[in-house]
Amino acid sequence: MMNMGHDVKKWIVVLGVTSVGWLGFGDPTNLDLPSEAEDAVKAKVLWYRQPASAWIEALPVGNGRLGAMVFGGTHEELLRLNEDTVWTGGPYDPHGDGEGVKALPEIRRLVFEGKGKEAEALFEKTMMAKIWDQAQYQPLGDLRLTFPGHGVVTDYRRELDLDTAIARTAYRVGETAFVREAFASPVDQAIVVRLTADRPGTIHLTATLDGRVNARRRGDESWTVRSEAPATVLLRGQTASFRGSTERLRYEARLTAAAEGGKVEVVNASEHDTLKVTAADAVTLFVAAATSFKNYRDAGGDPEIRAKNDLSKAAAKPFDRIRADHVAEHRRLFRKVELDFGPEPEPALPTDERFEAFASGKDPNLAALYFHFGRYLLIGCSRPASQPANLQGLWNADMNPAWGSKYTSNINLEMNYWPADVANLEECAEPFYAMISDLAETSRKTARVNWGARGWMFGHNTDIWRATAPIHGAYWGAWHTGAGWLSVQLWDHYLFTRDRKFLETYYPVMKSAAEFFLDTLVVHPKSGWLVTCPSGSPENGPGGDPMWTRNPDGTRNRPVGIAAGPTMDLQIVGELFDLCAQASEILGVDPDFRRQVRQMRPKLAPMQVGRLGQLQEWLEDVDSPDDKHRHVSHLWGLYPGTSISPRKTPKLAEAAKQSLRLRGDAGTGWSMAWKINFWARLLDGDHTYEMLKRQLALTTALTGKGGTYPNLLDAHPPFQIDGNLGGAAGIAEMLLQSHEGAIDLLPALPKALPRGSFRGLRARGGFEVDASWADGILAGVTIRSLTGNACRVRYGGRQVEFKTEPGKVYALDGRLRLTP
Ligand code: FUC
Repeated sequence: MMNMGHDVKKWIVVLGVTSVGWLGFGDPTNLDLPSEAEDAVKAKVLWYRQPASAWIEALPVGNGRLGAMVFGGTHEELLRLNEDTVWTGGPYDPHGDGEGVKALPEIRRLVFEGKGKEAEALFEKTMMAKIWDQAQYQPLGDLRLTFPGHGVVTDYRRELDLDTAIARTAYRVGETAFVREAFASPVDQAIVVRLTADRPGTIHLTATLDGRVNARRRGDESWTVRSEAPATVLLRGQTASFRGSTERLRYEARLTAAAEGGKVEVVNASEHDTLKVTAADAVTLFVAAATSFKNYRDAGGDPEIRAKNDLSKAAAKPFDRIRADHVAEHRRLFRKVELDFGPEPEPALPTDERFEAFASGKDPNLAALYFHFGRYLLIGCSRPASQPANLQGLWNADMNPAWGSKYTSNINLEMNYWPADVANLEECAEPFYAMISDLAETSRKTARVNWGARGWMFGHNTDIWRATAPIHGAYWGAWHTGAGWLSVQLWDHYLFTRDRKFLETYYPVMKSAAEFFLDTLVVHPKSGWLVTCPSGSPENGPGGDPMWTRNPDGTRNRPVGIAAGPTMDLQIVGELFDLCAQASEILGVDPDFRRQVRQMRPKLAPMQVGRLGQLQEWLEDVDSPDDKHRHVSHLWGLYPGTSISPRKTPKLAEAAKQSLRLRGDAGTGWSMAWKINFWARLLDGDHTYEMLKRQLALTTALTGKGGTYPNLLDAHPPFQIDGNLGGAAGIAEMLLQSHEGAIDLLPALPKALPRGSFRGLRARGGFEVDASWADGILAGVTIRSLTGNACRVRYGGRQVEFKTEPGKVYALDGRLRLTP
């Protein structure tokens, strides 16, 4: 644990400091660092008056692959390190003995006869993965810096500038001002820590690298730390084995220091070499890391080659260039979008003290900061060639992370990528699309052995090894329309970009997802509708028994989850069939396949309104009014799907609203983020904002029940990044929608946000949109046409349509009149 070595009372609050720059404080360095505190970026800084006392206060930096949580301590600084391929185990085939397909007719019969428990038992006997779990994501280790004599400091401030992607810690010890900057460079593939002081020869520190061991599970992971000339410390290890595989992943992290003035030396300890820097004017520390992961089939790489190469290249480059290249590359993505909710200066309060003002309506720009932070996180944890954002994005300090910090795909993985198009970060979704291609390969076996079907399918979980056989139990694992959902998100990317090449590349994936359902949908014996079976409505149970109950002897009763034709499935499969028909038409291929999906589409079970006025979650009207479950899967058709809408299907939209009322507004991270999007799609701005307020309520314990931690990360006890990213998408959804053949401006603008502007949000059809509003009314809009499609714009009952040319910009006033 971290020993701050200071008396909290000694922290001196700097009066006159604005929420951003160093005004009234004075830049305590003599460094010629570029000034980043330009007006345009002022709102995009998280800052604090004290070091992080826990992970939920530390600040994330990441380059997609390498990440760190920076604590900003003085006597001791801690960076908890991650590399996104550090997972347990190695490549493996998760499938069991292949008996599933033989049992399928019997499982279906049991489901249709209402014998859920028996059906689940047979499913679990025949269809599950050979191990009912998957590999888990692991921390890389810790970088710990110790600064003798820095126990008592003044003028302390730490911040994360979202516009530079640099975490900065500054304070004085006596008369000397110290500044520390940390960032993860996407250009130079290293975590860089720069230490400066305003007096020469005053920097003294030791730097250590540590691996981690699993105290709880006593895994068989192992690591060593030793040194190599010149001045390099290296951490070398192997993650724990995962029972399903015979291989284990190897990793290596390397640390070196370059000092200006003073001395850097290696201190040899019996088992743990460290770096020692004495009397330097300035120091740059570099950490590079790699693992033996090559791809999901091959963990035979050499971590040493990559780590060594990255480290020597970074360390040979002048610091100013490393920093400038890092900032430029980050800004290339980050600056594509602007958003603010009014020009008022933010309160001169540190970030962790702004929540109260936001709750009372005084600081609406905290919501803008939350939006920018969502974009910052996606840029930091998902870049071309990295792994996709897992449950914690990239940042995990726990050897036993919640849900393995894997990829849960009955909401979480998909939600991570909801902002990618609308918030103009399409590059960041590349790893997600690459993963979908992998899954479309690995899950063919699952489709074959459990369902005897063509194509690919996907349930509720995967890991870095792209395992797809059902895990955890039938209650979770029977749901299997994930490939349909992922295909809808692929198609949606095409709708945003109209990128024909992308469609050509991914059409086979979409088609193969549809083929699976062509082969596996069955006629429901009572209704005659086509349904999925066996399936489930993610992590919820029909029969008004959604909650887990305890027996008198203390054992837990699991509700039955297995079902035929849950509403979510039919919405997903319906949209999958529709998009396949359209895509095959656009590409001019597969007329027979197109005819087939079009014929099957109307035979799918329809959405139904139940006795409570709710949209039914299941085929039968069994939704309980007491069901407060966080998953609201049956509203998938409202968001991210498009089959429910107040304009096109008002009755279903009303029923969806009733379902939301029955569920209530409470929830943990991602559930509230989903509800922000639902209410925005229902065009109810005030309720959308109500949900946003709930999500942006301060939570200070890792076990909190939803809300936001002081470092703005989302509280889903403990932490999941989906809420941050889904929340950012929801904020965009209040301001711009484009899923109904038009650009809808300010469709769910709440009264609480009467003024504001945005720049660079993307709309389907290939447009980039800027808009501003005042007194709750649109002031003007600018639309850049990316592909030359005709453009339809709607606002306040008006609608205009005009032709566009690629690359041209069109300006409209608040009454939607084209202006020259
Ligand atoms: C689903 C959710 C949980 C959690 C987990 C990772 O199982 O029901 O709340 O988010 O994924």
